[in-house]
Formats: sequence, C-alpha cells, structure tokens
Amino acid sequence: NQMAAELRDAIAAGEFTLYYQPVVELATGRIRGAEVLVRWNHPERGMVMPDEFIPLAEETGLIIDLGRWIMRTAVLAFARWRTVIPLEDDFRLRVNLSVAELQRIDLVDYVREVLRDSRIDPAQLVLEITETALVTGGDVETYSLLSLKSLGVDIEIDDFGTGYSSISYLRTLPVSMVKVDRSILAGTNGDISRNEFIAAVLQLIRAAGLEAVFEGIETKEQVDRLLAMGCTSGQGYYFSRPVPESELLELLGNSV
Ligand code: G
Ligand code: G
Ligand code: G
Ligand code: MN
Ligand code: NA
Repeated sequence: NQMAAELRDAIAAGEFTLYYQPVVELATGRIRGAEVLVRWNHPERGMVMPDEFIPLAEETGLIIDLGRWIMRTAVLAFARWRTVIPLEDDFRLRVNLSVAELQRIDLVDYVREVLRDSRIDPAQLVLEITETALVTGGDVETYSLLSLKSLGVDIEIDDFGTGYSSISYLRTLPVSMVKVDRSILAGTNGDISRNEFIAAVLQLIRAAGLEAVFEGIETKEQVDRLLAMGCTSGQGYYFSRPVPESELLELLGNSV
C-alpha cells in the first residue's frame, strides 16, 4: 500500500505538523488548556486529517513512532510557551493516545523521559484515551494506566458516549476526566429531550466522581445550556477550531 509506505517516511521527512484546539472555561472563554491534533502535510495531497491516516498508522504499527514524535514535540512546545506566556499552573496539555501505545510496556518510560527532558509539571499533561481502548482491561494497559497515574499524569476518557462501556466499569479505572464526544451535543439546539439527555450524561459523569469536558461546542446557545447544567469546561468551533502553534500563542497572549 502506497500510503503506508509514504507514512513510514513522513516522520523523517518532517511532514507531520501539530495543531492545537483550545479547551476553555465556559463561563469566561478563558483558555485552560489545549488538545494536540496531528495533521499530515503531504507534499501532493496537501493537509491530510488524522481520520485518514491514524487508522493506517495503527494497523501498520507506525503509530508507535508517530505517537512518540507527537508526544515529544507537543510537550517540548508547551515547555517553550511557558517561557514566553504566563500560563496558569492549571493549564493542561492534552495528548491523544492510541490503544497500541497504551499496550506498550515501555510507554511509561517514554512519557517519563519526555517529562524529564521538558521539565514540565506532570500534572499539566493529560492523556486522552478512547473508552473503547480503556475497556480492553489487559495487564499491560492496566500497568500503563497505573504507572502514568503514579507519574502524576492525568488520564481522560475520550469520545465518551460512542462506545458501549458502562460508567460503573470506567469509574474503576485510574482516570479523572471524561471528554464527552461531540455527537452527544450535535444537533441539540432547541430540543428539550436531547437537553435532558445531555444533563443525564453530565450527572452520570459527576456521580462517578469525574470531571466532564464537552467537545464539539459550536453555538452560544450550547454554551449557555451547558453552563446552566453546571458544566464548566469544553472545546469546539464556537471558541476556536484547531489552530497552528503560532495562532494558539496569539490566542493565549490575548487570553491572559
Ligand atoms: O483533528 P481531528 O478532529 O480531525 O481528529 C480526529 C481524530 O483523530 C481525533 O478525534 C483523534 O481520535 C485522532 N487524533 C488526532 N490527533 C491524534 C494524535 O495525535 N494521536 C492519536 N492517537 N490520535 C489522534
Ligand atoms: O480526539 P477527537 O477525535 O475527539 O478530536 C476532536 C475532533 O473534533 C478533531 O478532529 C476536531 O477537528 C474536531 N472538532 C473540534 N471541535 C469541533 C466542533 O466544534 N465541531 C465539530 N464538528 N468538530 C470539531
Ligand atoms: O472557515 P474555514 O473555511 O476555515 O473552515 C474550514 C472548515 O471547518 C469548514 O469547511 C467547516 O466544515 C469547518 N468549520 C469551521 N467552523 C465551523 C463551525 O463552527 N461549525 C462546523 N460544523 N464546522 C466548522
Ligand atoms: Mn481527543
Ligand atoms: Na473526542
């Protein structure tokens, strides 16, 4: 497969680039963190979105090298931002992790190394892992999660609401946050039963002792509804789409 071969060379060729989507405090719009989202700046195809190459990277095992590049690049970038912008201590960088990465026994060593090299506070790093990846429950995954937790890194359940896992199982995991999938919010404006559904999702997360972050927020109305339900943080095009580092720094500069 041609794309797999190209993917293999793309890291060395410097074709990947990182975008960042602000995670904001809903009440004020202040930026409290950013999610790292990779793009492939392909010489012929132009900007290729992760949906088109992450699955292939996972199938071919290239996700391990790519994931390491993403983690290192993002965390070192974050360490640089802190030298130019007075970020709050509770600003968090969120990095997506594939199940294949979680299944590597050396994941924790790698994260420890990146933390050491960047000298960031581990509490400012959050790893987003999809609920489907979390429920596999294998020994290595469990070891990874517990070891990451003991490093001081937080784990967030990603794409919540798209899988079939029960919250009672998820609450047994060493996670502290839940990213609610954008499909939960999609098309909710003016729909009362949908509103009750969202409120119930939020209650469930709270009852499990976890913090909810809604994604896919596109309208002011959605912000107001979430605020009325007591939800405090989220991300989405209403606040900002994923942006390159330079634009994120501008947004951060205006936000402090
Ligand atoms: O940026 P975009 O909305 O197109 O991202 C789509 C999906 O691709 C995300 O929801 C996420 O699951 C995945 N993705 C994006 N960036 C990364 C990354 O750096 N690592 C991994 N493993 N997945 C990513
Ligand atoms: O990790 P995850 O796959 O959930 O990444 C979030 C994805 O959702 C990214 O690809 C990002 O581009 C996309 N996204 C972010 N904000 C919005 C939004 O407000 N609406 C929609 N439709 N997609 C969004
Ligand atoms: O505005 P621009 O051409 O940069 O937008 C690029 C793409 O991002 C658009 O094609 C659109 O699909 C998506 N996009 C940007 N803002 C929003 C938004 O607020 N809601 C949704 N659903 N998509 C958006
Ligand atoms: Mn995510
Ligand atoms: Na998500």
